Amino acid sequence: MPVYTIATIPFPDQKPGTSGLRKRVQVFRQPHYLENFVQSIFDTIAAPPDATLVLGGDGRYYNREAIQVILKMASANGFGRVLVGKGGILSTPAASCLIRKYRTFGGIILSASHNPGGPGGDFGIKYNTANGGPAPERTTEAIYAASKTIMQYRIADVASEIELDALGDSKLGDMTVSVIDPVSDYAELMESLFDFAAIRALLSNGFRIRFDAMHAVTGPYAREIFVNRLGAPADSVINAEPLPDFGGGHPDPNLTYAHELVDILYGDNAPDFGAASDGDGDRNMILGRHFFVTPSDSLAIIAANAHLVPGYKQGLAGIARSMPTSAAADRVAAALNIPCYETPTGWKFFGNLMDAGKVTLCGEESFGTGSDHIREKDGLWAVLFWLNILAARRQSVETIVREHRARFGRNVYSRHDYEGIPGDAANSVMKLLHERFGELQGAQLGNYKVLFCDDFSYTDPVDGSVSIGQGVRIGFTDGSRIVFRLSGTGTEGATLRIYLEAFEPDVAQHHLDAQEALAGLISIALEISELRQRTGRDRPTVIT
Ligand code: G16
Repeated sequence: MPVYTIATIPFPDQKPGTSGLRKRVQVFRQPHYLENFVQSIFDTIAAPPDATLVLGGDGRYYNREAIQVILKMASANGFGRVLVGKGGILSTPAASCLIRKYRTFGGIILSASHNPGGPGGDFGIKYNTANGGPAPERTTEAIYAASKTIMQYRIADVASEIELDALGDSKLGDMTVSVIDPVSDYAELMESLFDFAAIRALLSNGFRIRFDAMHAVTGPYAREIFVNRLGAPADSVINAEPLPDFGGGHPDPNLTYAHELVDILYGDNAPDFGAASDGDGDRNMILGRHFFVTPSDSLAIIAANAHLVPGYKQGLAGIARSMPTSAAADRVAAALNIPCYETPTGWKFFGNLMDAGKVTLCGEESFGTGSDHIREKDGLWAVLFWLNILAARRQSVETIVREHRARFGRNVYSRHDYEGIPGDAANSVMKLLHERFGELQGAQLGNYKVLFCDDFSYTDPVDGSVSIGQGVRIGFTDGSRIVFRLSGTGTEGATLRIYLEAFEPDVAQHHLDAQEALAGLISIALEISELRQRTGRDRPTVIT
């Protein structure tokens, strides 16, 4: 029988960030910490009796322990069934797929995404609603409010562990625990969207790919899809074994942290195509031979070539991108005569637009791309989209990107991250920028003249909700742009991101390295923010 346990004190720090609650593992392991937050979720969502929940995570350290606790709490809170991935594994896109396919009340995803794992690493928890997407801000705010006043939680008084490694149903009190294959429903969805026969033909013709699962959740998914279903050689998938500490790596698919893959694609005898995904499988990085595709360009190219892909050949309703993402996709939307929406950073802002049928494709500069097939960004989906385009066009990745730029112009783009800086220093930079809005307005800075500066706010066109303070934008008269924003996903100090963008219509200039082409904007950004003086940093931690 379920019992009530009186919790100690509520935890005041359980404010969800851009994507759920993310903290160090040792924070989550404090007595009652996880329970406090899970009960706050259950109290807020008020599921009807016997509701079904999806549960799984990216396999990082503490995943299994947390799943045992959440199952016992779900039983004591009156859920009728929980669908849990075998071994406690579910990628974020697979969880979204299951919530939608089986029409569950919602789902709980355990992940700190691309943040490192292990006993000294990070853990995270996120609630997704019945549409399969991250809970909207009003729900996450309500969960946070509940977490501050909660005095008790419900947990089944069961000492034994629930078996997670064998498929099938078992009982936990009155609740059924269904351990399901984490891969098959997702792989089936992918097969329904993409031309697997064409991709199989491409791969059997000697086109070589390398996918780096970074010892995170996508290994089993990638093996099933690329090797078993598409016939790629087994060594096409590297670091495919999910490990609780991701092999000591940082499972963030960018040029810095996915260096093993980058070295392969930039080395001798490089394969034709490379890609990587992150801890929980929702991010993607796309590489050609000796060539990197920026996420902003990737979204635009996917949109421009969507007619080549079976699941999208009927056309796109619209495109959405986060504010700091480059305007490359806007140019494609204009050419296709469809709307393009600009939202704050965070996949949750795309949900309403997709539910309302206003957009088909969404993307973010932070290596996230996806569509209305689910309500999360989807790393392997993006990789398959590219493979489908490559199979249809039979050109190299580089040629496809260059032809795209020749047609639409190039949105030269880069992001500079300053990670783990003291919170006070980061806040003082943002405050200074706000104070300077007046003096910057209309100012001539080097070759650039300021057209506007503001702090981005967004009114959701579907439900009218307003989100303010979403990043400082300095727009210039030639369409160039600098954006400053504090990350919402870090767990140590603050991370300040500077996003730089310039539009280059001239094909003769398209060969230029992005850092070179953006040098003028980079020095303006450093000067007006006093970033170096205030943080003591003389260079970014990561440049993408
Ligand atoms: C999360 C969100 C993304 C968002 C990113 C921003 O990614 O799901 O939609 O773009 O955070 O991160 P930051 O606030 O650090 O710039 P993920 O992959 O961590 O869930």
